[in-house]
Amino acid sequence: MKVLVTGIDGYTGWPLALHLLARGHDVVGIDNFVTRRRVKEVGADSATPIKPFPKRIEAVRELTGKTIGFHKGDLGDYEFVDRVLRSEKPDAIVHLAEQRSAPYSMIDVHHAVTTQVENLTGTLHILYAMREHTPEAHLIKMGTMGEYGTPNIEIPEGFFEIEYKGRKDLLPFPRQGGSWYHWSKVFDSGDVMFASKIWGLRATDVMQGVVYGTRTPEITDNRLLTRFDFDEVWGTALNRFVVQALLGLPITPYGAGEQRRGFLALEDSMQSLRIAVESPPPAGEYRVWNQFDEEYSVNQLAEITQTVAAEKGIAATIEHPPDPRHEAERHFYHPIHEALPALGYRRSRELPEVIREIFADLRRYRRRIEAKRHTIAPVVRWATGDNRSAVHGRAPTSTVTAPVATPAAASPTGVPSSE
Ligand code: USQ
Repeated sequence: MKVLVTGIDGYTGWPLALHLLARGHDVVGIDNFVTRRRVKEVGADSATPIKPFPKRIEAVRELTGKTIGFHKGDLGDYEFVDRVLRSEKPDAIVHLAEQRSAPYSMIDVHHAVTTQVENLTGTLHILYAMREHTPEAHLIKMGTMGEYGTPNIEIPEGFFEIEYKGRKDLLPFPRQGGSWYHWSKVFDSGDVMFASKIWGLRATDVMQGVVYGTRTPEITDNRLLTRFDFDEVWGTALNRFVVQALLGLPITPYGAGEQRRGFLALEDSMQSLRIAVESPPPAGEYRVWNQFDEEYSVNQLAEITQTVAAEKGIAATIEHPPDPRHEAERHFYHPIHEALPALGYRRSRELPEVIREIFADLRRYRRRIEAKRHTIAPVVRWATGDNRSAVHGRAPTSTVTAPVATPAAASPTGVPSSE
């Protein structure tokens, strides 16, 4: 199949491209490199030294003999999206190109608006261009388990049967996002569902849990490394915990630490997305999959990280800073995840094994991580309307007052020389 991956330069986009290529698919990517710029905006950097994009695809060509097609551009520019879909005519589109950080969306009004405008606009542009040029294609849209929040009942895969005042219906399960970012995904879900209904598009809306890990089996060379963020804005819980242990900083489950989430390893995220690509739904079907491996509380993850650290001779400590977010710190959590296992999904490795691998990989980049240790402590607070000075105060350059602008201009096929 020919698969278009939007956000191909990102943490999951890049390993997905490698995974799909290895499985014999043709891969074309889109990116505007905004994540690279926004990580710098908050003074942070990837722990792994990732190559400029042209070097990445050059390395793939050299190592595998395969070519990745690429269009540099912005999904906010409809002419660009229209041109790419018209010329490429993909069989499947995996849409990962969205602002993906909850804390980033909570910095201030500009970051909230940027997150929601960009995420919703990009998705709508893809939906319209699909209708125009590839109505038979399958859209795999990256959503998040965080769309559901933490209700006191089981979470189904997207829809549930409800009886109310004597009548029954199958309805979308209520959504309760926990940040402006999570709400952007909720609104996207509604748009994808509606487009499937009115235009007969086929779509899989993936409610993905928190992803962890440094590598996948296809990352066989340093030039193929994917990014790995660990600062408070772009880093996610378990990845941050390993970095904290490595640097001798306390591991930080926020608040009571009994917040539970679904987690999955990077390689299993790839496995799941590939299964979605290879098993499209019929035309007009909008389906929702809960995509995670297992639920853990952040306290459990902190303890498992501490145990693995001890094996490596590191005496990691655990501390509970006040939770900077507005979230339940103790709650019931039981999401269903049956669709993927029914299609053959199996967990690749046990959690401690993956944590050992993260430690081993990160040890090589200790100096890079040390240089950014000041970006680890949480300063973005959900209750504060303007966190700009706190987060930008630690950026290396002068204070940034608004999100780094996304260039609207797109070069249709050009691979940039400097990204
Ligand atoms: N947390 C800690 N300590 C930390 C960092 C996080 O206790 O140092 C807690 C948070 O308070 C939260 C949980 O860990 O309860 C998860 O936070 P996170 O930063 O790992 O993940 P989150 O902000 O929810 O977002 C991440 C990705 C996002 C994806 C989402 C899946 O950035 O793109 O959609 O995970 S989910 O969490 O299922 O919504």
